[in-house]
Amino acid sequence: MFELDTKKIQELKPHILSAKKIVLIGHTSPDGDAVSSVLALFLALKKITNAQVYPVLPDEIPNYVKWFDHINDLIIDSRAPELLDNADIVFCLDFNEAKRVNHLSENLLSSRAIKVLIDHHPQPENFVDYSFSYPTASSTAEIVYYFIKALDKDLLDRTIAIYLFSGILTDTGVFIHDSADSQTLAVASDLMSYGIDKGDIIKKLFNNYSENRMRLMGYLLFKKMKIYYEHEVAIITLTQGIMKRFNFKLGDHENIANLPLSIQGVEISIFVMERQDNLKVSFRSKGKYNVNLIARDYFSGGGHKNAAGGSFQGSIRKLKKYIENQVFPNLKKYLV
Ligand SMILES: [Mn+2]
Repeated sequence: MFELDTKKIQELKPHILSAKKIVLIGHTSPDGDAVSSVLALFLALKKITNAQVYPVLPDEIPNYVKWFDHINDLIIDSRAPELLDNADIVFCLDFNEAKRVNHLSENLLSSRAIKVLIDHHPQPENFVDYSFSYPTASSTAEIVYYFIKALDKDLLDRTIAIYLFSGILTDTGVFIHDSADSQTLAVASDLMSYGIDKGDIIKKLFNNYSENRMRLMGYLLFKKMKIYYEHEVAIITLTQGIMKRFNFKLGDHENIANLPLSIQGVEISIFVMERQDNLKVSFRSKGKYNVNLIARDYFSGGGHKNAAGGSFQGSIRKLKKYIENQVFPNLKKYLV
């Protein structure tokens, strides 16, 4: 549960109303929450200001949100640095440190704009003027919902509701994760009152796999999942070779990290993906262990208590040795 600081919003509101250029930016490799939050706030701000409002993302959006009506309004190209440089206000959505916008981080930090953070990742870096950081919120979309309502109670409409609902669904695994509390469900309930079609949204977000993606999942579960029952850990590894074989597309790995958590006796799922220059390591927890801290301590990453990520330099074999020799002996330290 969290309560939005509405006094701070009233302080910020005159700046929003008088701004000429407003940039909204989400994190690199944007997920459903980042895309939804950027687009929802984009539509809301356009209703109350005459400012130019620019929804920006550092790189390509995943397939499962490509059905959003305003997806072509997103700016994902070389215009972004200049927009950041010249903005009066920049909203930072769904990330907690400047480096999460990748190649745009220097422009973000050096911009003369008033910077506003709206986010739910723990331990935010202090690089903004106004911070709406609520780590207990299920999603940034849930905070944006309150933010929009506080700006003006009549701003929310059906399209904004569809985006916010999508952000909440994707960040909570359709309300499964612990972060989806009674407040989240109350927000979802209010969003439904705007006439959105819940079944249609779920179908478009989740039941849209390509055949290749489905077969890739089956292959990884059958051939590439190692379970260490003595440590309650499962590790799935995805190499470039396998990606090629299954004609891997951006976003195809989404949700695979969660799958081993359905196994009795598995408390932590580790999903490893081979990239050009390193290994991407994703963590999921059922709640018994804090994987945010494991990602921070061993993989120079972070995230949430039950979902986090980081990276590793070296081969998959080296990574497994590292986990077995360094992480497993210390696992008890991360019991919640
Ligand atoms: Mn999020």
